[in-house]
Amino acid sequence: MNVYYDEGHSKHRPLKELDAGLMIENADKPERVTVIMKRLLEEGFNIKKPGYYGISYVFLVHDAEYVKWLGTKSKSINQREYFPEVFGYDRIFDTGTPVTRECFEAAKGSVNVVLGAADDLLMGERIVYALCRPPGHHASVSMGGGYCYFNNAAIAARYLQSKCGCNIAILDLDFHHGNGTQEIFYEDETVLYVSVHGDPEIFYPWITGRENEIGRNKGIGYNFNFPLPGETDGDSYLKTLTFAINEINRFRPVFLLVSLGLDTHCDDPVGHFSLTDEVYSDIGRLLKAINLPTLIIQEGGYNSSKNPAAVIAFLKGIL
Ligand code: SP5
Ligand code: ZN
Repeated sequence: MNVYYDEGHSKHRPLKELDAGLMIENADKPERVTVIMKRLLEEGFNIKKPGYYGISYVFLVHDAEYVKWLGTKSKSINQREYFPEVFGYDRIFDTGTPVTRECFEAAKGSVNVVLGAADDLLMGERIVYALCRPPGHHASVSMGGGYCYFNNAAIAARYLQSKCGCNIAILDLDFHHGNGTQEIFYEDETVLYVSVHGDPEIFYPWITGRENEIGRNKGIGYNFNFPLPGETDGDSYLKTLTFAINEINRFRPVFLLVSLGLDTHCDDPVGHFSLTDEVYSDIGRLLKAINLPTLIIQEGGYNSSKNPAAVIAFLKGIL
């Protein structure tokens, strides 16, 4: 299995986030993925730097005004990172995702990573891991948020479709609902979105992720949400995951994209599930049984000391 990675993300270091009225340390630290890369290197995996794909692929998903706003804002930062002030003008929907001087370049780098990995799938690889940072699944057509600026998974799906015209399933296993990915494909019957996540009645992003969100127009029946309560353990998580996987099998996609968040881990400081490393191996085994060319895309996961073991456990299951 090849791993795609671009070290450029580490220059993007958001310092703060505004959480329930308090300025706290931002959880999206570069270390959370650099430690994964180092561990994979030690384990003998092939770490590849993607080629340069250019900004045009970002427009497969995002609108020109948003991309322009983010680029301009990012390059205008001198000292302190920028938080949204006027919603609508500012194209970030929460107070946890500052614009940094480096975020635009890092977000483009993260898109390069997922496209490099997608090209591996097109070349016939069965499993590829895109070690993306910043993450992507909260970014919608015209807004960033949730530490996400460009939606890596959505861009990969559109890129693959531009080459094969085929149906694609996105399975989102981050602790948080992927509001951006859901929105992008909500009226689309060619991309199935299935998500297992913390109940949005209680947890971020609150605005989406309910069971009754089933798609719109042609997209009705191609969006599935499986919200779960806080402290969900391996047994009930895996049971729900089998229901999610049933929907993927019923859809018969050509490619499977997995938005993999490690913030479902019991030791994650942001998520609220209770999954152990062993459960990550079980998840990997269940995904392997789907038996499709699979693109694993890194999303959240905020415990830098625990992330590598969770990834290794997951890979033990899926490989
Ligand atoms: C990619 C990803 O995992 N993004 C997650 C973004 C989560 N943002 C922090 C949410 C914290 C919510 N704070 C709750 C305050 C208690 N009222
Ligand atoms: Zn998350």
